Amino acid sequence: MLLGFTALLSSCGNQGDSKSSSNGALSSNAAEKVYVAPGEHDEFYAFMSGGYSGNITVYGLPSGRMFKEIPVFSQFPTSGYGYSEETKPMLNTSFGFVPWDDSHHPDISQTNGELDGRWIFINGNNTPRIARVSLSTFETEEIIEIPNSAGNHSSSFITENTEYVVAGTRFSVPVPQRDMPINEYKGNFKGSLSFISVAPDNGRLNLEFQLTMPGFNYDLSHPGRGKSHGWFFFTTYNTEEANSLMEVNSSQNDKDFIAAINWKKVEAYVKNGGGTMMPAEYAHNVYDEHTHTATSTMKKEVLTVNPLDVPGAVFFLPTPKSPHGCDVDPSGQYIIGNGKLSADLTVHSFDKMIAAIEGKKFDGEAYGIPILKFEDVLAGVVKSGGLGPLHTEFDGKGNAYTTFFISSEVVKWKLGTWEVLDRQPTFYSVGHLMIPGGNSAKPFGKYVVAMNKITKDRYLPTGPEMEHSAQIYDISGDKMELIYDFPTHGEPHYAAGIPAELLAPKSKKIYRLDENKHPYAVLTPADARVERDGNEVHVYMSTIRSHFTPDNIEGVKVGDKVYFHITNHEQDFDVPHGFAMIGQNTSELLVMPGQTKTSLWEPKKPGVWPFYCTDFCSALHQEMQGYVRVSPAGSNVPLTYSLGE
Ligand code: RUQ
Ligand code: CUA
Repeated sequence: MLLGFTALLSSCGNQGDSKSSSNGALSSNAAEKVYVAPGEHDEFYAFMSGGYSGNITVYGLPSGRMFKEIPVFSQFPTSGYGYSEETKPMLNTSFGFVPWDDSHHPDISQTNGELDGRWIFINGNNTPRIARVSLSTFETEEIIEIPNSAGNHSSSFITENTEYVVAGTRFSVPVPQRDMPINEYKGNFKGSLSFISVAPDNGRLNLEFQLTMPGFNYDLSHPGRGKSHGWFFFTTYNTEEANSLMEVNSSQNDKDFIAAINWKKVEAYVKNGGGTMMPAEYAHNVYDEHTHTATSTMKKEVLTVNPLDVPGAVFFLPTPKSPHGCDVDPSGQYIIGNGKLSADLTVHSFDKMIAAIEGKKFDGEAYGIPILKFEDVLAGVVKSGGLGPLHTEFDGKGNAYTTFFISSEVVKWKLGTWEVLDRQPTFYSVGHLMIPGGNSAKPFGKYVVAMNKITKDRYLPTGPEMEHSAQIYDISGDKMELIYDFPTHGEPHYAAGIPAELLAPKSKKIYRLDENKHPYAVLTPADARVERDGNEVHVYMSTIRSHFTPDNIEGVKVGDKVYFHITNHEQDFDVPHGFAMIGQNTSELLVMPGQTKTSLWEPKKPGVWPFYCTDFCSALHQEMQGYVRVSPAGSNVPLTYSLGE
């Protein structure tokens, strides 16, 4: 009976069988490998994209413990991100306030091809955006919208010195957008590949140029590195340029392409005045750590480049068959394209590609872009025997690991000989996988984390909706060993891992009060006050264990807009205070030591209304509360405020 039940729960192809055998193989030794004793720290951070949560979650490896959710594209009531007056501008776009997105591919900044731990970037898929998150504050510092783009999926990958973060369009669209019949897509829609520069000192983003490519779907991308530094590779599908019943119509061609872009050439062309400035509207939002405030600027134009105007910069490498992942090995020699509908993996050789380009060995062209001959650029084929290959990561020891969605497995194979060395089942339907640094010149090949799309029986059921599931394999030996699985929040697509020792020492503990430049900050409780400006009431409030200054306010009227500007005067690590007001149409705020945040309240009814601290900050946290007296509109109760009177 028990067997039957298990089979029922995991009735997903052959997954049921592999599951029982593998679970039986787990030894106490596996437990030791993931056990991080109380009070001890993990060896790696893992930053997982949240998918439809729009955010990033931070986990420890190997323990699988979740440390934090970093709000990026989604309002986050837990901290007040996107609800506080200071952070609302972060979610501004050319479509107005967009409080959500679908985040897929985090990538950590690099220097000389190695992780440097300054920032992590992530894409917003739905309303195309790229975000930069500080890895000292773990806060989103900047979001730039990408015009002329849609389904911003082949993003956000960075070049080996973080010169650019790259964003490619998954859906081609009319450029510029206009009213036209959908069935005139073919030949008329365009695919924009955007190159956004990253300022080396402060990380500021600037959309430098957009390559206006043929109207294919640009699915994933990776930078060249080492010898191929200066190039960027994008998988394409729908080279058929179909616009309906895509599952059939975009799977007609035996081969689609990997687009190879010599971005250094395009950069030089642009620096010499090349390209066409075109009108475009896109938001650029920047958070300032000293004013604790974001500003949003609407940009008005973008530099576009027609690939045909930069000879020698763009080529197509034929790749079977609707490829998804596009991965480059640590040496920069091999470019791997995983055809979703193919059983084999295609590996292209960078050297062969260069030789073919120099020998002008073309096999026709697409919209004027030269197509190289498949055989001329092919380094090898991995005959894996798996089904539905998606993504590949590298361990830095000459091995590659590829996920197979349909056959639910990770396959380890050897670069250069293309032989399959090992395969392990995943539970179930794996998408991306991640080795810390596995997308850099220097991977830390100790663990691989598989991120699965389906959970089913891995955990106690939680109704129809289950969190997704990730699995950790020890890859330090010849064979992969499954050592742990853990639930992940949202839908992690890609993830980025980094040794803890590269980040932990730089992690910020407090914001210094004496560096607080917020225009509404109160730097001492003596400056706390309440001011009226027409129907706006500004409360300059301070907090310290365990009171607000002031905590009694009178003279507020129905119809007022009350701004509580709350400065946390603590200068101690991990002592936030919260703020919440009854009936407020926004979330609570969590204010970190030394920080100022603003909460808007529009009182609707006369009465005496309490507010309180939402974070259990001290033994007298429950005493951390106050009252606002609200009088009817037009009343003449004078504005007063006090503490301890
Ligand atoms: S995806 S499971 Cu990166 Cu959005 Cu491949
Ligand atoms: Cu401050 Cu609770």
